[in-house]
Amino acid sequence: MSGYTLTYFPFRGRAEPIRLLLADQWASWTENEVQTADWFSGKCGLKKNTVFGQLPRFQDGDFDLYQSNSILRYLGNKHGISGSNNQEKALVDMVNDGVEDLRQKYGRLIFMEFETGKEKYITDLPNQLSAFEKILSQNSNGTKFLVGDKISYADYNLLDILHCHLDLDPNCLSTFPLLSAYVERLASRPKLSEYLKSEKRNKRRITPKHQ
Ligand code: GSN
Repeated sequence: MSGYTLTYFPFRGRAEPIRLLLADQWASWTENEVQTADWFSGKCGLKKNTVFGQLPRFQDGDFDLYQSNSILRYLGNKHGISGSNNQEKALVDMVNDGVEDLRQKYGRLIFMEFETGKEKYITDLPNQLSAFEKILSQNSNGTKFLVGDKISYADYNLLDILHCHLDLDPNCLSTFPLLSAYVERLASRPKLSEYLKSEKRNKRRITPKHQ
């Protein structure tokens, strides 16, 4: 077997940063879409055959990988976008861990406390996003990427979680000029722009909780 295969549910979720990376890096991949009902009924036996009982799953030929951040890091290393030296690599990992922390908070809101917690979450959001504005400001005055001169796997992860938050609160970046420009800049990269406008992306909801 050769080529990339991404197995996930019919929404963007934790597969989307991987898709952004693959699209922007001109990689082609096959989508293996698992219906949630089939997954939970055990019909396809997929859940019990995964390493942690969860998706996404990523296959590179016969190589099989789970955990979305490990998949991002693997692709980052393979495509030369995980930092240009040991210090940059460590910073890319650090920022990606920061995105993961925010993604977990976002997931808790969406899946567990949306009705009761949305207002408080949005009020507190500047405190969460300011760290990323500061990180950008410390690299080429925010005109490039999170780390160094090249895009990294952490940029795709940040772009995706910012898209999720813009859906939650379209004004959430209004006090962050660098993050606002960053989202525009990344989203206008030719391959990313093509993917972001594509039907296959737009037919997928952000999470199963979204309409
Ligand atoms: O990043 C990762 O891949 C893991 N640390 C988390 C994966 C995960 O949470 N997968 C969910 C779908 S994404 N979130 O909502 C999953 O596979 N849920 C189905 C299940 O049976 O747990």
